[in-house]
Amino acid sequence: MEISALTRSVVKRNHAVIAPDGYINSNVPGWTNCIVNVIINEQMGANLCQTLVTAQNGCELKGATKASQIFFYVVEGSATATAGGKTQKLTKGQFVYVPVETDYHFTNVAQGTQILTFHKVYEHLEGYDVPGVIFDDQANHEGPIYMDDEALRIQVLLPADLNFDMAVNIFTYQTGGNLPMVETHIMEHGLLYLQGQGIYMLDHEWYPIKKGDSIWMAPYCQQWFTAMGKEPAVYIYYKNVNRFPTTI
Ligand code: UGY
Ligand code: MN
Repeated sequence: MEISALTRSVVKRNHAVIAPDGYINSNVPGWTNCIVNVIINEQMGANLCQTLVTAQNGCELKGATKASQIFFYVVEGSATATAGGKTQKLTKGQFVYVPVETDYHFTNVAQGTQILTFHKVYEHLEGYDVPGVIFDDQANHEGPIYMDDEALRIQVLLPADLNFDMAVNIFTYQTGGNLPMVETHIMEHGLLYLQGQGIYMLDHEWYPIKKGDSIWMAPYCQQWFTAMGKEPAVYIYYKNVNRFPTTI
């Protein structure tokens, strides 16, 4: 029996687990004929925004970045994306990085297509150029093993240069794989589960997590994960990187 007063979602001071059962739609100007779920944003205390767009018939996403860059990733389905004068069809696992002050337009978005977005205010670093538009495919990024553990693979989707102040990676855990230690770090994460399930520990609380769930981890939210079940657990995540860590 389903009980509507229960959910796995939680929103705490320095982390949140958002399961799809609690989604309420938002209208985003320029994003039409779609359901937009704003999963993480600054009103939670976060320094990033994460949304999930589900296309209906005739969906278009049209806009221009200003102070924030946007990373668009196709979770499911297909679309045609134009940004920075380039146009490309994007299908599952492909993405476009739209830097600051750039127009973008998604058309031919197949009904049911899901697009994940990560937004971050860009912090320019003196002596380094603002990045350009990048169209790419996760399949072009080999997943080297992580921390000498054959069960763990990380695909790094954006260049590691200092021009970039955000990273987006895909972390794959074979069954039985787990983070080799509890991470305690200044970097913040926004994350969407793409496949499988497992248990996440966030600040010493334990959460069952599965495909479709999202997590926000604030700076210094302690984190550990172990995969469970019979298929690899896979998540895509955002991380702020490459900038001076303090204003003091
Ligand atoms: O890159 C990371 O900090 C990553 N290992 N964290 C995580 O998966 N929770
Ligand atoms: Mn981490």
